[in-house]
Amino acid sequence: MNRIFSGVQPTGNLHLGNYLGAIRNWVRLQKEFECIFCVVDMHAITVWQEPAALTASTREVAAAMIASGVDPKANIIFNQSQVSAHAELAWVFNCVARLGWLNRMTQFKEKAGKNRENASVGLYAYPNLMAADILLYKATHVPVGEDQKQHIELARDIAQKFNNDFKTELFPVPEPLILGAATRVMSLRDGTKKMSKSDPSEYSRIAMTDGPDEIAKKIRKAKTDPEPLPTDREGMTGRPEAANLIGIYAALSDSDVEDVVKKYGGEQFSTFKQHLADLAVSSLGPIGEEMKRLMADPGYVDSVLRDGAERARAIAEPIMREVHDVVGFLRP
Ligand code: AQP
Repeated sequence: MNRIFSGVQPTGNLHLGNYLGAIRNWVRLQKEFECIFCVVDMHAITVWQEPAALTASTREVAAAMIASGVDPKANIIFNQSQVSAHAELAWVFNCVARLGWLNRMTQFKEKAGKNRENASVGLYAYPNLMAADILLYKATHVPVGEDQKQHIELARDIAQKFNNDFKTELFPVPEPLILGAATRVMSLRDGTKKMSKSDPSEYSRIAMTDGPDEIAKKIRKAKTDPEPLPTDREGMTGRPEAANLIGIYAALSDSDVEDVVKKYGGEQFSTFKQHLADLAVSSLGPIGEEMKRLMADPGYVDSVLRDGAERARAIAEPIMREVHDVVGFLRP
C-alpha cells in the first residue's frame, strides 16, 4: 500500500515556496494516496521559538493546508508533538544513524553557520527525527521541495540500515516526490538564494497571507536584470532572477517553462511582472483569505489537529510495537 507523509515547520512566514514546493502538491496527491500531513512543531524548536508564536504558527500551518484544499476528513492533519512515538522512534534512529552521515547534511551546516558549537543538538539530529516521522507510518512516498532531498536520502539509509541490522523488512525505503515547475522557489531579492521563512527581508518572499497589494508590490520590486525575457530555456542560463520568475509563472499557471518563454520571450519585465502579479493574486488571494478566516476560529483548527493526532496514533502504535519487538525492548 502506498502512503504519503509530509510536513511543514510552524516557524512563521509561510511563503510561496512552501506552497508550490509542498502544500499545493499535497492537494493533488490526496486523490491518489492515503496521506498524513504534519505540522512539525518538534522540528521547529531545533532553533529558538517564542512559545506563543509557536502555537499561533502551528495553527497557521494547519489553516494553510486546509485553505489550500487538503481535506482534513479524507486525510490526516495533525501536529507532531501530539504523537509522542515520533520522539520515541527518533531515539532508536539516533542509535542507527552514523555521525558521519549527519556530518554531511548541508542544511545543518547552513543553519548552524559559523557558530556550530552553539547550535542545538536537536538541529544536528533533525534528520533522524525526520526519518522517524516518515517511517513511523511506514510511508512509501514523501512529497517535498528540492531542498529536502538530502534528508530523504538519509531516511532511506536509516530504513535500510535498521532492516539490515535487525534482519527484518519492517520499514519500506521511502521515495521522494519532487513535483512541479517550482521545486526550488528562489528569493525575490536574490535569485541564487532559496525563498525562505527566515530571510530578514519581507520583500524576499510572498507570504501565503499577503493581500493583493502586497503581492503586486513585491513582484514589482523583485530583482531582475536589464535584458528582456529570454526566448528559450537556454536563454535563462546565468539569469537566476529571470529563471525564478518564469518558473513561478509556469507553476502558478500549471504550464511548462517552455510555454512561458514562448509566450513572453522578448517582452520587458515590467509587462511580465504585471501579468505574474495578476496570476499570483488570483491563485493565492482566496487561499490567504480563507487562512485568515480559519485562524480566527482556533477552536475549529485545534479540533482538526486533535482528531488527526488520534488517527495518526492509531496507525503509529502497532508499528511502534513492532519496533519494540524487533529491537528487543520488553513491553507490557
Ligand atoms: N523555496 C522553496 N521552494 C520550494 N519548496 C520549498 N520548501 C521550503 N522552501 C521552499 C518546501 O516546503 C516544505 C516545508 O518546509 P519547512 O517548513 O519544513 O522548512 P524549510 O525548508 O526550512 O523552510 P524555509 O522556508 O526555508 O525555512 P527556513 O528559513 O527556516 O529555512 C518542504 O517540503 C520544503 O522542501
